[in-house]
Amino acid sequence: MRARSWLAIAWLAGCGDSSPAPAPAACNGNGCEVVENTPCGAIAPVAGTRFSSAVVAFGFSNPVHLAAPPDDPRLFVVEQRGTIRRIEGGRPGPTPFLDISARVLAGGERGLLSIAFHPRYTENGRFFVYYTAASPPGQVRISEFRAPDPSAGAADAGSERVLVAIDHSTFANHNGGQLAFGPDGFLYAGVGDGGGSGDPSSNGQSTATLLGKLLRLDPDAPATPAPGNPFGNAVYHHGLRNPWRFSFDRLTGDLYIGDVGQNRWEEVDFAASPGRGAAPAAGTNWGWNVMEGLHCFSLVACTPIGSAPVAEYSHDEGFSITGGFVYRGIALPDLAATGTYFYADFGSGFVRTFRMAGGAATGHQDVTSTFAGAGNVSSFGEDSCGELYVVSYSGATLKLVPPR
Ligand SMILES: [Ca+2]
Repeated sequence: MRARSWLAIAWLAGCGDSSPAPAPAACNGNGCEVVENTPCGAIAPVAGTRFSSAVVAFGFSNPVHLAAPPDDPRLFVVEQRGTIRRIEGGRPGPTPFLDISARVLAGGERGLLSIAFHPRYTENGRFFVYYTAASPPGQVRISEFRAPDPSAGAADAGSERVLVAIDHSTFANHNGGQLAFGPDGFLYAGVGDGGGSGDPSSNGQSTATLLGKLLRLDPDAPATPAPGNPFGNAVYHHGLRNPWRFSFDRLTGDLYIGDVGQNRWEEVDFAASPGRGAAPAAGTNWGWNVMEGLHCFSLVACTPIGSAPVAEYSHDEGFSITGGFVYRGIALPDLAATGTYFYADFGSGFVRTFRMAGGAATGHQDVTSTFAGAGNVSSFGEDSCGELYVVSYSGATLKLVPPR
């Protein structure tokens, strides 16, 4: 049984601490033109649904996430070992926005894994990070930090307020890692099943543990179950294995979860929002560890449970899904109108799309060649205009742009 330690594979492949930052020519087969991010009002829309990519930055150290505050043209990249840096002139900003590397246990699938800015960050300077702690070792931590001046270049590393801490000391893998605000204004977190192989403690199906879950938190009252949570705790959805990346469609509020598979199947889970500003229904069971994708996880027959994914692919095609976003940007309004969802496989390096129609995924396309050179896609990201980015674990960040 092969280990599914995807980041560890990248480290073995030479993308670890000692690797030099890739040269521009190495980071994108389309060339390495550095394109700065642009204020939303300065973006000129281009007709048509065709698209290309451009490199917007290179030289980050094991980047695993990208995000931007609302109404703020800046881009922030999360580096796995514990720093968050702005993109400045196509390079990592020399002064970290946040450096908590002394508090982070990094390597393999562990580290500082994502950032989510408060919806009113420009007023209150509040933001949230997801990381695995050095002490106690491996603990999954969701913490708030503050930037005293939200428009300034650095946050206060001493302002940490821990919202949630989850023991994760048994195995190093399956930490989850995504934070995102939902359409209902609550903070969501994707937590892995605790690791090992096959979810040995069946955490995914237990609604009493926070492992193997999509959590939903009120950041102003994290110790109290958010109103509408179905199990009297932070759990919102269960039956997940390692939801490394999930997102909400910024137009519709629909939820897309890329759940990393075990032996045979990678999957995308989809839950529709019932209406603008409303979260997808509570209490969904995504099946793990009884189901893997559309199939029984065990090789013997099972009674299928839970909600099925809308898309899956086998380990003949890849082995570690990186969930992405529905493109809803300004630069390509015709593409945005189609509701096209982008995702990738970290291992094999493909990038693919589909769109939801009538509750089913349709129009599947392989767009890997558009993002040539992205290699191991550790994450996607959105800026404040809804433009889409691809984060390569080797240090580059690409942007989806109109064809050139
Ligand atoms: Ca599932």
